[in-house]
This record gives sequence, C-alpha cells and structure tokens, in this order.
Amino acid sequence: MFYTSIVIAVDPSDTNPHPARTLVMGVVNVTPNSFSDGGMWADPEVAIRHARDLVAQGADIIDVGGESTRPGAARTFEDEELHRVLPVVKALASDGVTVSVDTMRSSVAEAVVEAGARIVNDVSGGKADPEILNVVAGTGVDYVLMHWRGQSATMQGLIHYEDVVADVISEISQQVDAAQTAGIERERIIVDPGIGFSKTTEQNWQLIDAADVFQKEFKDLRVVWGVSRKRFLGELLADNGQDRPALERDAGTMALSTYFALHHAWCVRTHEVRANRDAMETIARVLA
Ligand code: PMM
Repeated sequence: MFYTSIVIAVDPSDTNPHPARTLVMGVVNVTPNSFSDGGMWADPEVAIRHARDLVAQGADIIDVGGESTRPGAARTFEDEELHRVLPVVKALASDGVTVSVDTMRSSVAEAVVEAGARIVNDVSGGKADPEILNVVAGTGVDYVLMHWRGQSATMQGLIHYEDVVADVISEISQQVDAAQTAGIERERIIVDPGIGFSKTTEQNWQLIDAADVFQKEFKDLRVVWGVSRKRFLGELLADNGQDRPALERDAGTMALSTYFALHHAWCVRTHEVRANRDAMETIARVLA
C-alpha cells in the first residue's frame, strides 16, 4: 500500500543536526539470525520489496545490514555479507532512496558506496576495522559512529563503567577524534550511544534518561538512537514473567522515538516505520 500523507519532508543529506522533523531510518536486515527480524528478509528480493514498503510508509533512510550484531552472534564472512547487501543497495539506490549500510568492514563499505550507499553505519565506530575511516574519508559519504567496545561474542562482558553516561560520551569523543584525524569532516559524522551494545538493561536506561546530556554534548553533530525492539524493552514489557517477543515491542519503541524527538534527535532507527513516522510528524508539529 502507498501512503501519501508526507507532511514535513526533510533531506537526509542535510547536515543540520536539528532538522524540522526527526528522521526515520527503516531497518532491513538481510540476515538469517538478527534478533529483531531474523530470517524475515534474508532473501535479497524479499528484502528489496520490504525496503520499498518501508519507504512508502515514510522511511527517510533505509539501513541495510548483512551481518547480525546480536549478542553472542558469530561473525558473517565478508563474501557472504557482500552477497546479501549489494543487490539490495543497488536496487534501492537506483530508486533514489537514501541507503545506509550497517557494516564494520572497510571492504564492504567501499563496495556499497560504489553501489550507491550514502551512509556507512559502523556499529564499531571505526574500532573493528580502522581502515573503514580512510574509506569513508575518501568517498565523502556520511558516517554513523556508534559507541562500541567489542564484537558480539564478547560484548556483554565489557560492561564495566565508572559512570556509563560520562564514559560513553568520552569514548565516542575519542572515536570522533580518530575519524576526523582520518579525514572525515566533523559534519559528516553522526553519533549513536549504542544502546544494547556492551550495556546492561540498567545502563541502557541510564543512557536513555540522559538523552538531554548526550544531545547537548554533541549538539553540533547529528545524533541517531537505535532502541527498536531491543531486549530491555522486552524485559520492561514482560507478560507474566515472559519477555515480550521482539515483534511485539513496537509500541514501546515508538514511545522512545517520541521521547528522542522531543530531545531534538536527528534520527531514530526502527524496524516499524509507519507509526514511528506518524509520531515524528506529530512531535514536529508540537515543537514548531
Ligand atoms: N542496533 C543494531 C544494529 N545496528 N546501528 C546503529 N547505528 N545503532 C544501533 O543501535 C544498532 C545498529 C541491532 O540490531 P538490529 O538491526 O536487529 O536492530
């Protein structure tokens, strides 16, 4: 179905950290094992159809991933990652969609930018494969730099912080410095606190509580938040002691999107687009 109620258009390539409306990044995981939608869009043709649906529902950006980052996940081979994402990137880029690719690999980043991706979403913020910073610098695309401490296999052991908010801000700032040293212009960098990555449930909530601190600290940069369907929401919304299943966490996700929009986030990353886009339009009207 196509929807036509696009009220406030924003340009995802505009580097203004505070556009008239918080953008919506729709997630398409071309993977068999993501926690949130694992296996649903593993076939590239199905993934392309799903991405086009999300665009019709109002996604400003489509984030295509070929490697699951769920806690404990094994790494995907590079060839396999490329094989999953390239057809999707090519099809969407030729539709004129702003495509982001969720990858930690410099080789994948290079190939997807060549295929038309405009954003490299590196959950490792340049730590997994530092060469990615040079690739991004050389191509001039935008770069999502997330707070990250280690690969999926080990990350849930890397949760010791003096003060989670101050430490995440300081570690991101160091990663931003490294990105700028590699030649990525500051306005091309989009920061992300990395909710769910090397954080306990309580630490996730502390970071979310401190959205105003985070947004102020990086006020000259674009900030994206990724909370969609994550486990801490499943725990919060548990029914009779059972975590709420991932596909039933969208209302909680949308509530947090609304909260981030009220804190002037640049973008929210979400699996469900229609209701999140509606929420972003509504808050934009309130803040106008
Ligand atoms: N979370 C996941 C994957 N990629 N990228 C960014 N920038 N921020 C996030 O919080 C984030 C991400 C977790 O997996 P999912 O694709 O199933 O949501």
